[in-house]
Amino acid sequence: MTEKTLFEPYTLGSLTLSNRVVLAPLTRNRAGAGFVPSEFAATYYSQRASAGLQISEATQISQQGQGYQDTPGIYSQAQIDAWHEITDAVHGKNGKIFLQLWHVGRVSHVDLQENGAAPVAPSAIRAATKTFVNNSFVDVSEPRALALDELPGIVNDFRQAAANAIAAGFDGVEIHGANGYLLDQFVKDGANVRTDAYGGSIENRARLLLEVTAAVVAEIGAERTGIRISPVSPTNGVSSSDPQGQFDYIVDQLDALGIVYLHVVEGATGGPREVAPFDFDSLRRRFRNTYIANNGYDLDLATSRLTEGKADLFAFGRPFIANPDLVERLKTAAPLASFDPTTLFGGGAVGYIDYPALADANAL
Ligand code: 8OZ
Repeated sequence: MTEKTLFEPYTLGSLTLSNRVVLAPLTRNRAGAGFVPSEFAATYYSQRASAGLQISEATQISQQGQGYQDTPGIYSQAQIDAWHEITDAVHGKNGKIFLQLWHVGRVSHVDLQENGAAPVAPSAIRAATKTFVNNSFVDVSEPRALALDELPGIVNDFRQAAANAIAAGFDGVEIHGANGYLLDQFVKDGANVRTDAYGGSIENRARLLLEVTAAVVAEIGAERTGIRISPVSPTNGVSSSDPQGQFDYIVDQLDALGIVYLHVVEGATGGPREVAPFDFDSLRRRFRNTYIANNGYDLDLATSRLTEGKADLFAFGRPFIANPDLVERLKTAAPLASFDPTTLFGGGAVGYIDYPALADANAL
């Protein structure tokens, strides 16, 4: 088989990406007052604009959707204006960028919620996970189950956030359907014991995720709508009794909506790729548009998967933190720098925009 390369242009909907390397969404907890993206974020994203596509850090669609301190939002005019400076900086370097739309559901804390309210969830089941709030890691709060008549409001918050993202100059949005946050909580029966139209069967548990996707598509178009899922990841305490049947169904429905990409965390997010028997190729076969593969990829694995036709684009997360020019380093087999774990979450410019590109490092 002739080996394919990641370093050629790729057509994603109406966009031409300069290569098949994607910046995965990375939470960095540096937002300022009013949950406006960091003053350093335009520099951070423009430093990484040589990625074929960048996906922004997870960005809450409402205050209720926030679960960690200092993460940015996309529901106020000040947030939209700040994001616009970032998209302008990225486009100025010929990069492309999607915004990741986020509602954390039960992975939150009363101190982050309006008037100290309980976080919301499909069911009143506390997640076995921690969040970062008031500068320390603490257990998430006990959630309350969302009433049936509150769900249209959540769908509407996603729809409005998608419109806001386009107003902020993003090329599209990625719906965060992964990692044990609200939409994944509805999908997975370890977190969802509802007995109404949003719980029980595979179809019912997929309903909110699919309604959100349909609403975003209706608002901004399928060509600008992607989604991220993590079928077998136990992140944030979720579990599913039939992930294959569940996600085969979901991907069939997503394909019918015609969205531009499916972004799949293969395995445990940020952990082992093999955690449970699961046929990711089945998702690939069910989805006609772009398949973005993520989790533990290096250049060799990505190149062989591309050559085998198993994925179109490859999302790299942690390697991008200390290697803003990751594309160039992969292309030239240059060594990769490692990041400082103490500056991952929170802080300012240090450990954020001060990792040099290879050319600059050599000039030091
Ligand atoms: C790490 C820390 C906080 C949030 C995810 C948005 O896992 C996250 C996240 C990751 O998708």
